[in-house]
Amino acid sequence: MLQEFASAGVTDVVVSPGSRSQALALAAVALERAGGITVHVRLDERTAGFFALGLAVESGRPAAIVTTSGTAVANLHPAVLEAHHSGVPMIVLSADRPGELRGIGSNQTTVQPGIFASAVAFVREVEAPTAHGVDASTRQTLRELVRQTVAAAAGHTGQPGPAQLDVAFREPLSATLTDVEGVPDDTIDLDFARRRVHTGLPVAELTPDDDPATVVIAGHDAGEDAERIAWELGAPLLAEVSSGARFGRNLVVAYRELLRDPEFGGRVRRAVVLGHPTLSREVPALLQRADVEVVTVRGAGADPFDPSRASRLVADVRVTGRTAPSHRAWVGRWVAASRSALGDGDAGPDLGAKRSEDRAERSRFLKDEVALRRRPVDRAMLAEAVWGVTWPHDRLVLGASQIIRVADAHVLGKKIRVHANRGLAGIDGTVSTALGIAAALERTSAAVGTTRVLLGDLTLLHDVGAFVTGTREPTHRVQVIVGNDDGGAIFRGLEVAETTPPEDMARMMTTPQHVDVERVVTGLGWEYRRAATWGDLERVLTDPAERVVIEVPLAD
Ligand SMILES: Cc1ncc(C[n+]2csc(CCOP(=O)(O)OP(=O)(O)O)c2C)c(N)n1
Ligand SMILES: [Mg+2]
Repeated sequence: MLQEFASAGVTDVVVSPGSRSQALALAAVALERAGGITVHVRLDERTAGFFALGLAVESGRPAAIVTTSGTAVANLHPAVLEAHHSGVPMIVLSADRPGELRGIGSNQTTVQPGIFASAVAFVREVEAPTAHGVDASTRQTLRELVRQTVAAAAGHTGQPGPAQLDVAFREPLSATLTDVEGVPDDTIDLDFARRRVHTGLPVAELTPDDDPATVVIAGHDAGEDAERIAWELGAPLLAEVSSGARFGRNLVVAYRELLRDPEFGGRVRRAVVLGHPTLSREVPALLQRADVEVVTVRGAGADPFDPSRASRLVADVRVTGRTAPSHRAWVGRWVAASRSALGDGDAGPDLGAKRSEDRAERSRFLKDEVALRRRPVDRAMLAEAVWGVTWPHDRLVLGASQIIRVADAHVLGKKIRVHANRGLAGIDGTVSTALGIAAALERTSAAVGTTRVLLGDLTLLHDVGAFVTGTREPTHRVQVIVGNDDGGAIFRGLEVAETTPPEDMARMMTTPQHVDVERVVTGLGWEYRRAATWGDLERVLTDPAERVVIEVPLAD
């Protein structure tokens, strides 16, 4: 079965240990030795699931996850849900008891087919093998099943997402493997490139409007096409930070403020939407307006993004016709207003003064610089600093909650690969996802890159299991940067906070914690750095340490 997965284009198998799944685990490592696949061992299934998600995000291919029976399978549920809602391919191979041992209280036995409910579109049961070895007809049946599973996960039959094979094993659960070959010769390579499902949807032909009033909205995972479409339509590009389209001449960073402004948002009459916008209230509000025509390119996730339930869903957008000076004026107004809304930002010391002939000016520059370097770090500075050190060969993973919103509101255009689990915006599995991304990245031509994770303290603590790695496993080049504000600061902004006793807000919502992050992460074998000022932060971010957690106490 694993050879058939390899021949269908699956390159990675993530394994968590267990008795019922021993045959799959041991066959996986034998196949790895024969050069067929790469195996990753994760000690707990919750992190294994997110690790597999990260592998797939980076490689575009589904990774298979092997688990034992019982609660082990259920621990994949968060990652399975995220994969379903964000349209990331994934294959679950859950080991199970054979039929005769189900429903009679056998140890570690529950109902595994259907355990993920509607989050898995393709579920099949595989009966326990009855004899040692595989005859030709069984092999043919398995081959078909495996290809169907991979095709389902990759989105060839519906939306891409998780698929499950529930594989029964009868005693004896395994036998010694001999002569494992690599991948069979008749390898097929499914097309993993197309993450969007086009079934039945038309391609929209759009032209730049006569009286320019179009905006292009690029939500999570919109991809670079969004930038091209905005350019061709002569439309401002309202691109979220994890859209994959946060760059280009039409980019409008301060889009929330401008959408609220009648002179800008109020004038919009057409919106072209790509990806899954989740970071603002202004975007759904715009799309629900009766005077705005919405054209939405269907994304990979389970549900189309359609807040008005009335948008025109299409497979893709083709732009015909040329833009006119009026389009350049329309875009120019948005881009200029965005720049002035952002202000100069934290321009830092005036670099001209550094080279000045005038001694007084030079000394003023040095004083400015010293003051800046001693400044405590706030969330916007943190986001900008991490953004600043990230380059196209690197990867950036943003945690849910405040940090992604602050990054979205501040960072300027740059063509870098940014991921965030926005399918369900959970604060779980963020570090594990990044480790999977790093594992896949390190095999590619961008192998020199670093994967950085920027997240809040509770988001880090939610995934402490990610830091646990077996001593036999390779490590990955990951910097985890945690903005520590002692709990879920996002809840301080809730309206109810104004009328609720602070003690109740703290205990029930923000949940301050006093975890000693240094002891936790060093205890788990990771390096630790602390950056309390801008100067510290600059230093630690450019220090090439691997497997490091950088704790940044936040000033605000
Ligand atoms: C798995 C999961 N549980 C709970 C939530 C609800 N939630 C959203 S943000 C948040 C707090 C996050 O705190 P932290 O990571 O410290 O970020 P901060 O708000 O301080 O920036 C919580 C509990 C969630 N999104 N996902
Ligand atoms: Mg926090």
